[in-house]
Amino acid sequence: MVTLEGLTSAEAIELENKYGAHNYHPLPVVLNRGEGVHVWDVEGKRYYDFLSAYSAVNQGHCHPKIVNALKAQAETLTLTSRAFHNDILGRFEHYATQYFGFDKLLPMNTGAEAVETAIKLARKWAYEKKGVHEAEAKIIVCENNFHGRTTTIISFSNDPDARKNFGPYTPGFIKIAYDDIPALEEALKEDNIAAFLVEPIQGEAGVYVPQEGYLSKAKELCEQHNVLFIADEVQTGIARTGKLLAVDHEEVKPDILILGKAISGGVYPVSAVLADDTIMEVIKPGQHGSTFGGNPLAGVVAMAALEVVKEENLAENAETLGNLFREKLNVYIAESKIVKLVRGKGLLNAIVINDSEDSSTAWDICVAMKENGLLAKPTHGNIIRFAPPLVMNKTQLIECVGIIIDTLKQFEK
Ligand code: IF1
Repeated sequence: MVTLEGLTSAEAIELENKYGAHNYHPLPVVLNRGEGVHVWDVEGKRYYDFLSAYSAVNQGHCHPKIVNALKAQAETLTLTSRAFHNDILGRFEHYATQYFGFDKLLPMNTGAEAVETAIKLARKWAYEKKGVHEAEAKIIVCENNFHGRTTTIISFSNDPDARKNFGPYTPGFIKIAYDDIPALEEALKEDNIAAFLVEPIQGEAGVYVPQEGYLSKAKELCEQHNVLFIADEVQTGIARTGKLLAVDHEEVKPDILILGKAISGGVYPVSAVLADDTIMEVIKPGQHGSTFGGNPLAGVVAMAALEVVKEENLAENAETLGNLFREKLNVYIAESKIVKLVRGKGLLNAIVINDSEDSSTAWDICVAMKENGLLAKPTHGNIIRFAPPLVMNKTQLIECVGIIIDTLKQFEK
């Protein structure tokens, strides 16, 4: 029987190695507490969290308003399934559809489930509303996408680690270059196109921010071809990039919006697909769902998490601190030999290390930053993502930039 008594980092890691699947390669740190922008390891060392669980903890770790909402509901009613109604789901759906400006919401749990839901919705809409021949629908996606890890989603990934030896793959997807309007125009000439699925900023690929106007032009082209524009805002949404949604920077309203991660402030798995009636009405009873989708805990936690975003002006804060972050790093980069550039929007940023993709430099820098009290992790090879909780204040950000630059200087040749 494993008691909850304290483990050393080594003991905790050993247990994971021995009894857990090795499907991750975590930084060698064992956390046992989180509060706001900080996390602590089992030895009591405090860190700034510059990953925010891949943008799921935008509201800061263990935000009291969200945790209290969870606690109260957990003592009242946790799960009814959708076989019966409950008194939270309708309130959550009403709140969130008003919040994001759509007619309807379909609640799920993980981001990948929401992406799968959006794919099914787009296909069904194509057959029943657009008149595409049954089983002929195609969805345009971008090279270097990351939309989750289910078999259908990795079927349209070009990341060998994500897809090798997981076949046979789901057909019906056309891959085009990201941030490439002519490539989209070309693909839209094909028959049977149901939708264009895109990340407003490609997070995992290395925080690739498309050129200004890409999203609005893409939406316009989709409208011209009666193709649904699906925005995957699982990582870029919920104020991360300096606006409530990344598509808001170009005032684009997607036909289908996919949310996850910080919609619940990292307290409980919640994801959602939002669309207007003409699209959402193609789903009829018994055609889609999940045991936990839309449960009362999820509803109260998500409403509290979304309230925090507005009450604490997290989007404005992300915009201001993101500009300061890039400004200060660019001063250092001008003199640096190991950092090529910094890029991002709001508090979703990344630096590109001037070394080969397969070098260990980015990893070594992250281990050194850990020693210096800041946690971040490379995305691919030589790119390090920086995404702190959006509740960070200016003083903390400046201190963190100092830690990052002091650590980088250790690697200047
Ligand atoms: C892991 C990456 C980030 C996402 C977008 C859907 C999903 C994600 C844009 C699926 C999830 C997570 C998955 C997690 C690490 C993290 C990640 F490194 F995998 F690629 F953020 F960039 N759309 N991203 O970013 O949501 O099912 O995970 O709730 O798998 O290691 P999920």
